[in-house]
Amino acid sequence: MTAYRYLRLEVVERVGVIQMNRPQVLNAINDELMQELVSALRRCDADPEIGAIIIGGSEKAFAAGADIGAMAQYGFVEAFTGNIIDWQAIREIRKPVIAAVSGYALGGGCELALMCDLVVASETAQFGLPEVTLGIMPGAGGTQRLPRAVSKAKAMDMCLTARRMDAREAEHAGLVSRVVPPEDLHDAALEIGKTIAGKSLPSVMMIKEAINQAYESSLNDGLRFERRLFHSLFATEDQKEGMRAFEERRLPVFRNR
Ligand code: DAK
Repeated sequence: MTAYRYLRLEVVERVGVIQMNRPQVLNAINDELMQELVSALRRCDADPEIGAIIIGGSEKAFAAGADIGAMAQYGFVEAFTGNIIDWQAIREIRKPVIAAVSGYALGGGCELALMCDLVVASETAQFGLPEVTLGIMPGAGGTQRLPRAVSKAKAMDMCLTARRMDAREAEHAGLVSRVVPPEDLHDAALEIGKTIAGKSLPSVMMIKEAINQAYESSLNDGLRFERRLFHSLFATEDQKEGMRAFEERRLPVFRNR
């Protein structure tokens, strides 16, 4: 595996586990960390031995935001021509990405979690979009994804007042899918990753694409899109195997074909 400066990547039983590692600044995301993250995600996406991906941070911080020190120097042109391409590249990852959040997920860190397909949080997790306190606003999807995840009222509250949400509130509001004790976070995320990676990859990838479509189209278009993907899965060997296994009362053996 290639060595990265600001993260670690290992593969555990068909799960690509990425751990952001810039501890002296609570995993603040500078251009290099984002480039490494995108590179690691693309690598996992392209690897047929990987079926799901986890992004995590440290116990204290998933990520405390984009690197304020770097941004402080920006004028309009640097901000406009900056690293937006890298952040957007995360949307193109086709395998499921699980955010394992412990501690701070603020600003760009919260937005990164919102870009993931599923968020597992430790009881210590804190989500927030405090950009307003810096005289800016969320710029990596926060004003668009947060209201879709937690309602307009809560999104307004968080973005306008910089109030943070703890893990339980985030779970009730719909931002987080599961909350676990801090010591269980790694294993819980891995268990979810292994469960997903044990399913048929074409069906998993189509489910991700179809659910994302729900955000981007009318109900009518989304339903038609879902139906077409559904039909196409009947061309896979895994569909035959999955249904045969059910009839034969055994576990399916998927070959991702
Ligand atoms: N950037 C740089 N350094 C940071 C940082 C950050 N976001 N967050 C923390 N650090 C550094 C601190 O400066 C400190 O460094 P030293 O002083 O030790 O050198 C070290 O991490 C430890 O932090 P603290 O001493 O402050 O630790 P505390 O436990 O007291 O407080 C905290 C933790 C997370 C509450 C606090 O550090 C904090 O408020 N941090 C800033 C949080 C924040 O405002 N985040 C939002 C940043 S704006 C876009 C892409 C992304 C974005 C926008 C556009 N495009 C692609 C267009 C995102 C923007 C943002 O995220």
